Amino acid sequence: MRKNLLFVFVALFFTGALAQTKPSMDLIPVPAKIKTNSGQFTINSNTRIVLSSNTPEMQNAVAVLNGLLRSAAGFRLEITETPATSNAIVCKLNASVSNKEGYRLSVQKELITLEAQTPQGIFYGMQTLRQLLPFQIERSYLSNVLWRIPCVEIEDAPRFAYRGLMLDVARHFHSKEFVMKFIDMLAYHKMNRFHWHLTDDQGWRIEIKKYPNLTETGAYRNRTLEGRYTVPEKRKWNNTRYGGYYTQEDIKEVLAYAQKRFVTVVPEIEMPGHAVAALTAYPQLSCTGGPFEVEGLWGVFNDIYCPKEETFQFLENVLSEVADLFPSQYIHIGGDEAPKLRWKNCAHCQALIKKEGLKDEHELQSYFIKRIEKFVKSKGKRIIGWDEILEGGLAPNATVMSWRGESGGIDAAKQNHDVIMTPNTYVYLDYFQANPKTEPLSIGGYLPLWKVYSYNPMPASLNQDEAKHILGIQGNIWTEYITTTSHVEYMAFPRGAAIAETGWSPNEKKNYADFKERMIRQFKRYDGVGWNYCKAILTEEE
Ligand code: TNX
Repeated sequence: MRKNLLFVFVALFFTGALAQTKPSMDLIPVPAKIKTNSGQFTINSNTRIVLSSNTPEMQNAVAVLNGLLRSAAGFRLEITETPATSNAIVCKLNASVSNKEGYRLSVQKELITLEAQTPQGIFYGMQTLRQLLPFQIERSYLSNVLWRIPCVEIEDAPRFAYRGLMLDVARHFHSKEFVMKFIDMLAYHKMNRFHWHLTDDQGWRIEIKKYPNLTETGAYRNRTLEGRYTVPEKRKWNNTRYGGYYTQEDIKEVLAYAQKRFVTVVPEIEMPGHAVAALTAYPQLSCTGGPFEVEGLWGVFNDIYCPKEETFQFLENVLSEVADLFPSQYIHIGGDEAPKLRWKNCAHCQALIKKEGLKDEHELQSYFIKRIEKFVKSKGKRIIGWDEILEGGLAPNATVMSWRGESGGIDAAKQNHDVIMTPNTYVYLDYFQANPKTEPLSIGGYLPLWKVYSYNPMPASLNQDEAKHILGIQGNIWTEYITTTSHVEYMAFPRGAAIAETGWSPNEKKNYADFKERMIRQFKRYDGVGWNYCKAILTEEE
């Protein structure tokens, strides 16, 4: 008996030790083509990174993995332009790799070769290497790990050019440090867009030099709804003053951080609705003149920007600063949930409708967005708007984010407009992901991991030309009920990983059972990074 126990103990010890250095195959998103071979490459302190051209962008492409090696393995790899035939990771730019973000990775026992058309492709190849390394790569200093990478041949490229997540920092503010951590997680999953929802009724979060009141007044609210949104008599309030904002210096820091990880930051400045925080700071931009209070309640509010010359001047000045700050080709201008009540009762609005020969307030909203679109275009940028911007006629170069299901996106694509699919029927990450009885309070809905994963952003009803307008997919994290960063993480992952795979991997490669297995293995990596996540799939019934 004792002998048997000893045997079990020894066996456990060895399998445990082996498991610790076992090369990994947890890849998320799953690559387009992968062939595994026998053997492995081992990274040691003498391994070099050879760059075909030693530019800052190429250095960025390899920096993340090299930084992880330093903290996990205790050494950083030497970067050189001197060619090598062994013990090196050779990164080459090669125009024959067809997709701008694609890469070819060949791991052989003696040498790793990584080729891509652009440094961004090299970066994604490095993220693949990161996930091929033992999970301990995400942890700090572990001297007993063998840094092995299994021999593989991978050819990989994204299915969609736009792969992102949105974070609402207006309802609950999250620090720039957290935003950087969030960007890390996007990049880890080969996502390339961070949509930053910076303004809403409950707070204005971006410093605008010309209008200091936007943040002095608009970034703070005096009370916040506590618990669930209920009938007025039953509401409970937390009366602590709440708020915060990013200075333009903070934003520059975030942008530099994102750029190094090949993530484009798309800023959103909401108009004409979701504007109570701005109207509290500058009530003259409303139809009634106010006064207003930065909202502490969630929902849709009647006070929106009034389409006066003064308002357009204000918005153009705001957008000028935003355009100067953000390198993104896109500025998101919101456009959603703007009730028309104030415009209906406003003499100026009614006169403007007449003067411009518009049919109604919906066409007035379209007039509003078209004017803004023209201005944004004059700054060399393009607008994105939520699907309400379809109502009353689309602005000429607008890209549409389809959020109320997919129909807005389908309409827009049929009108030859670009579309990003973010339907609340599949990718609203503020919705419940498991049994509401045991989950933290949420806005509602029910989108478990399998459901998010099941989404195909390419609607079957589009013809080939229309299909080209589907640029990609984005998950949205609205934060009415998400007050802490660890809760953001919990809502974002693993569902964000399902969105990443949907955005990157070929549709025919998607398989939920396989994804789920890889996902469960990925959890060790999330633990290593220090990332909170929902574990519901561990107990999910098949
Ligand atoms: C709708 S999605 C909104 C947001 C809310 C969200 C909650 C969209 C364009 N508007 O203002 O936060 O629902 O799920």
